[in-house]
Amino acid sequence: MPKGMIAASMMCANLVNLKEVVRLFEAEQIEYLHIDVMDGSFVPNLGLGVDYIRALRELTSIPLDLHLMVERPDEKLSWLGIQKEDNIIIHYESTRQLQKVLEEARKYQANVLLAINPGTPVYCIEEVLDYIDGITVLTVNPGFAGQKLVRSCIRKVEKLKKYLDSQGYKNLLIEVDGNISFEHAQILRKLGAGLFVAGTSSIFRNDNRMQDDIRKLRNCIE
Ligand code: S6P
Ligand code: MG
Repeated sequence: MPKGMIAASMMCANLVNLKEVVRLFEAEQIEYLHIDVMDGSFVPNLGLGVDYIRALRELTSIPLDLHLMVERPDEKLSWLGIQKEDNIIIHYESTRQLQKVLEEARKYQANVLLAINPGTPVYCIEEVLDYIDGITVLTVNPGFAGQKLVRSCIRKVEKLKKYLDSQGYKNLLIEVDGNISFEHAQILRKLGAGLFVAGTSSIFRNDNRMQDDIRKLRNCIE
């Protein structure tokens, strides 16, 4: 299994010292910057938008892990300046025409990931496996940082991994997002997760310990 990767959750980053934080992420070879795009409708919060993404692109070439928590995601794809190294994460629950939206997302030549909320069953991915590069398992109900992991999601990752392997989709990436503490990262790694969203539960818990915490998280997901 290739090494686990980190997507740093930028909604947890302090805007005042954003530049230094991004430099640290570059030095530590953080694989992705996770961008929670929230519209106040699909989730009960507003989040990072077009101007923020544009500014971040000027600051760094670390690829983005674009988590679209918005209604009608297909209409917003062209706003985001998607690059081919990025991940585009589309929610199963955000559209009634999932296959069409995933095909639309594929046109950007980035990786396309399908996100599922804690209450959404694994098997809903069955008919779209050929249109995605991975699955993002929300381990909290999306909208806010600092929540507690929904326990059943651990079993769900295990079920998902077994399902993918049995269907011949071993290579699909499993991302986990929400309360990914060191302990949860270690457990989920063993169950097959490959990309870990790091927020207030790990690398953003204390600005002065960020480097140590990144290294600690790395050890948990080797
Ligand atoms: C939640 C969002 C996440 C958060 C992440 C923060 O709505 O999708 O990406 O940013 O959960 O991490 P933590 O460790 O505070 O849960
Ligand atoms: Mg997210």
